[in-house]
Amino acid sequence: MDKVIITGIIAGVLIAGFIFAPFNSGGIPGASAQVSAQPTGVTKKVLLIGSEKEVQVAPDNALHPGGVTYNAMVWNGTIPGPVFAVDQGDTLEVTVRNDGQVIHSLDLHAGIGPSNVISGNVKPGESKTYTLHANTPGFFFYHCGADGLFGVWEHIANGMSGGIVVHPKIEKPAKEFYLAFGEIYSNVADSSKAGSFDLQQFLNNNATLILTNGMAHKYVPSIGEEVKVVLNPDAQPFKVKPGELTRWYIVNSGPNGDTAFHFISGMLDAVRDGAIKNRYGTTLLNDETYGIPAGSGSIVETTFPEEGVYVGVDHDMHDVYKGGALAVVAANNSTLTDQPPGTAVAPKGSESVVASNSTLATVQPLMTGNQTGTETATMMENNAPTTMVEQQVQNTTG
Ligand SMILES: [Cu+2]
Repeated sequence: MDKVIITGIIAGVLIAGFIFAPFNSGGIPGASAQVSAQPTGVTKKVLLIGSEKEVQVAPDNALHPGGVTYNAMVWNGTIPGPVFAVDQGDTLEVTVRNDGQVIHSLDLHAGIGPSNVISGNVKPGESKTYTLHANTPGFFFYHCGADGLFGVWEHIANGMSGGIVVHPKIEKPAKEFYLAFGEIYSNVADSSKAGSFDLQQFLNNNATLILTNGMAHKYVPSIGEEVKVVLNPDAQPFKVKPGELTRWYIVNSGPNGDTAFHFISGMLDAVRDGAIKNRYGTTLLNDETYGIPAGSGSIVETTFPEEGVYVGVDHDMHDVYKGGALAVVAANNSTLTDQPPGTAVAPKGSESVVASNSTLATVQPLMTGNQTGTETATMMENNAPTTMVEQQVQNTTG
């Protein structure tokens, strides 16, 4: 290359660096704390067990009489796999055990470099342990990588994914929730028998269902006022206190489509999604809808100012029809620990990688610190909707 051109390029880079320096993270007080990777000296442990399992993916409702079941692939027994959380700088010892019939493997997006990220193939009956240095704060996707990526599309579509939180050095206290969107491509869309992965539907981007934490319409009791359609009589809405800061760890497992995340009657105040703009590591958004691509986790912060029902949706409307929505009830009697089962996140500074009030069955095989036994699942007051507002959610989900 011509010397003059090279000199010009170097000069251009230097000038650009000079001009943009104040806008880079390093130029903003506190922001560097978000990216510095000082080890905490703390090692935590997580056990992820891969297997194949028939699960219910749609409730018995007017859209799916009798419900829909599916021959899934799962981490720790459920779609999605459990959310686990560490603090920035922690070391995470990850054990992948294969209790299934086919090869599984783990890909943790929270790391950099194959030794941090990829377990490698774990054959049926075997297990592998590797170490993640959780230096980058954020919320990240994890998923099965199948047999050296061959079939990775099917293992993700079958449910083998979840999210890992790396709490940053500086973080405002908030009520936190785990929310996973994902698609099911099934060769059976009714209750006649359990469906299986349909490659043609997958290649045509024609998802059978959109799941929120493993089930279509999981958190939506009904829709419509004049014509009321009951979608899930067992739905447990998310509960928040009016005005409190809430933080939503939202992962879009895909494997194909985006999630256009929106709260009806709400505004998304801030996101943490790679870009680092202020001392809390968040970017002010003050916007209506935020796009989360397939294979990605995002952190959304918002407050719900008044009592009432708010509805989170994937605003792609065919995704709402297929199940991608959730009711949020703002009520003054909400507590910090009344998240629906499996949606609580271990807060910053926790010894455990899972929340103490998590009620997912998947909590049991997770090991933390020196614990090797099972944790006792603690039932919180999730199951008893009692307020006027909770009654209101029965009618107001549109
Ligand atoms: Cu797998």
